[in-house]
Amino acid sequence: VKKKPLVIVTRKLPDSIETRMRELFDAHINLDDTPLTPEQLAEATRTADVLVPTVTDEITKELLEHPDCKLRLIANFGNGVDNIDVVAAHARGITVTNTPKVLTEDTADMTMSMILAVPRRLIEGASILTEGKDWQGWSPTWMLGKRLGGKRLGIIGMGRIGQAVARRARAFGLQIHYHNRKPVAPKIAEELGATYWDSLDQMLARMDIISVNCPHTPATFHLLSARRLKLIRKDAYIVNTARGEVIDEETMIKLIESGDIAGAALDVFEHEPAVSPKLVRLARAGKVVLLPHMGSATIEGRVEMGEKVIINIRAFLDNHKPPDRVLPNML
Ligand code: 8YV
Repeated sequence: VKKKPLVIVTRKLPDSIETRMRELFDAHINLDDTPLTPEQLAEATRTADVLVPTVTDEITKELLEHPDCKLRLIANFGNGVDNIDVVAAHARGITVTNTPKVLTEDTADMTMSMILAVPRRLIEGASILTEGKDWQGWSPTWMLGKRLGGKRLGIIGMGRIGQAVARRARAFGLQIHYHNRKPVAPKIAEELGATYWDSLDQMLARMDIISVNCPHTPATFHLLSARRLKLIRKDAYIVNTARGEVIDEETMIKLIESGDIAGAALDVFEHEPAVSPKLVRLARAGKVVLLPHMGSATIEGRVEMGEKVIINIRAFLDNHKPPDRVLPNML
């Protein structure tokens, strides 16, 4: 009998997905719900035909170019593929797939919540009651935030998630601006009432809120560089539900500390899962809102991500083109 291809899944997934994977494949699933050690991950690349990693696994060039690397497919459980050296995988003939579309709306919901959270002092207000601070009752001049309606939102990266954020933000009365490698189709721009900025620098200088919604690629690493961060208005703030590496975090922190940027709402960090103690201090001071990479974290979304992974693996093993292939030229 022919041996079933070995599928190694690096993290615990929803039960229904694990069950289905075990029915379909020779699936080895890490049930610990902690990332594999570097040694275990290296071992996985040398034994599995198919690897299902997540954002917490670095699939490096070194692993992929190792003579014993046996992988044929990397079916990422996640949309962003910056945890995988896609170029090195491609060069070795290893297919890479991701899980697009199913997390668009959930991530946009979280982004919108974060757009609201800073100007309306949501977390700060909630903590007054939960941390036992003394509340004397309502006052006309207390805990005032800023109105969202009429403000300018600048979206960096107008892909599926950026557009879903724009749709929501428009309903809140925000003016939609965006920077992208190229303008979106006129029909979409019209539907979103979105203004295109070819120059990111010029857009940054004029926005009240900046939302990062682009992938992390070699081209977008520190896209919000020290120089660009200094173009941002003093009363503006940054929202990031994409990847921490897109922002020069150290400089952003300095600019918030000095009052040169009003604040930030961050779901992702440059050195994740490490969160700078300076950011925690700024959060305590009500300048930033920090979340532990929850952008796409819904029960429904995780199941749909798992279903996508299964569809991609099955297509690959049946010698069809997996629907969600990621090619180096897409980065
Ligand atoms: C996931 C994400 O939680 O899909 C992405 O790109 O950032 C998150 O939605 C994570 O990446 C899963 O690997």
